[in-house]
Amino acid sequence: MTAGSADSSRGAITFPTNFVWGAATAAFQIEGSTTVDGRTDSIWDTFCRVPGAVVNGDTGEPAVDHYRRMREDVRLMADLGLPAYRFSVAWPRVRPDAGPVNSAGLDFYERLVDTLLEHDITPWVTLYHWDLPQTLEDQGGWANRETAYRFAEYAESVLVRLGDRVSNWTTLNEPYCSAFLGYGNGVHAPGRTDPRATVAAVHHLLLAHGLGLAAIRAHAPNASAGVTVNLYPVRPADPDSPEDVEVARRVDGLQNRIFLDPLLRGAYPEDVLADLEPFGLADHIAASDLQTISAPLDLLGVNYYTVHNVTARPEPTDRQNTDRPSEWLGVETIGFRGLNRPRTAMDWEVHPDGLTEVLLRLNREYPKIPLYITENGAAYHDSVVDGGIHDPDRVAFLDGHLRAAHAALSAGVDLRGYFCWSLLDNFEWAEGYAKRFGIVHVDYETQVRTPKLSARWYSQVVRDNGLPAAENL
Ligand code: IFM
Repeated sequence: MTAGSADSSRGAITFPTNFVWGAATAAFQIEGSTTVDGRTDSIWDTFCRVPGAVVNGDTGEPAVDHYRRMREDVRLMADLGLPAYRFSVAWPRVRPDAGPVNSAGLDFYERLVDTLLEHDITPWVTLYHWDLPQTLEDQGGWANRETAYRFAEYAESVLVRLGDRVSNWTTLNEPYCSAFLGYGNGVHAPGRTDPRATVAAVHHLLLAHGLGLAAIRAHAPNASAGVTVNLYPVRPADPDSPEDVEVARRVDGLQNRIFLDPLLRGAYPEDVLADLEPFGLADHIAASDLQTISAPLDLLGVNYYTVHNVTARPEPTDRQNTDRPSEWLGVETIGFRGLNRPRTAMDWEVHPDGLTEVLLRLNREYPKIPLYITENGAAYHDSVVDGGIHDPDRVAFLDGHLRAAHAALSAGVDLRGYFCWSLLDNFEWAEGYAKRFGIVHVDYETQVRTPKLSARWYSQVVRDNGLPAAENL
């Protein structure tokens, strides 16, 4: 594969022919209609009912009402000229437990896929984007090995229905968040704070991936299949401090390598196994699990947002370790230190260079595999100017990250596509509707969709298969 034109980081750039361009969403974040057509509760429906769990008490109802406005949303994508759309299937609509398949739930996704195909938009389906059926959580959730087998059965139901029409599949989205935010610090559903359950969840999510992949292979043998992980460069704040270097090793282990190594090398990293020994990771690994987990992939999805700059000696201005309990990290304290870069509305620092770093690392340290950026984007406080939604910060964010992706391509990385997060403003998990990631604005009162400046800009990027020189922005 050639990298198209490899100009300077600010000059005009062109992506390779056949580069996949798209936008992404996830079921619970957009669909609404949480009680119709046989859908049952997910852990997020339950979590939203917990006072204080989600900003403003927001829920998945009506979200952006996509379940009922699906055709309008697909037309919108077609108007923007988006060639691909990444969405997730809601497990609790399809097969909430070991019982029968809910055909009405699958009907929705069949309509969605067919509508996309009618508009020449390629569907990219994610089987699990965090909405575990509550019935399964009641039986232990991801801490229970049985959940992986239930996932395989659910995956098979989806594949039987859609396998003839969908040729791009990913099993899980960001298993890090499912395990560590859901079972570790409790900021995401199901809101548990149990390190032993967390490491069990890591392994069972990976096992679910492997079993789900087998279902894809069985029912869509010609499809392209993989999994999406969220990766961060993890840097020691002071590279000369052995304590900071050690903290960076541990954080990198739990954030990145605990998923990448089993998936791509067939083994957990020795240092991570040792770090997690008190919490029993090894106890969950049955004989053929790692073989199942490391079955060959056609692609790896990479979600990228920011970097972690970590220190063992936090100062008062450092973000403290609220979301990565130091208990697991085996260190007294850990802080996340800012690097004086602009921040998004999520308070995440903007580091396009980190995307190049992540892609180069994959290329260098892991077996070669086609890579797709399955999410990248930013929340900002958009302003209305002359009736339009003016989001120049988001345009600059996307521009910078696309240039960073192109730099990796130019260095020989097999990067095949890019999906912007997100198509629409939506339910940003514990942040509710307060944070807007969409390139299309949604008025939550009226559900009116308005493409932002960034949507028009992205549409042009897709049409040109590249970017103009930065000064022409
Ligand atoms: O909204 C989320 C998405 O569901 C998973 N990746 C990160 C996004 C922004 O936080």
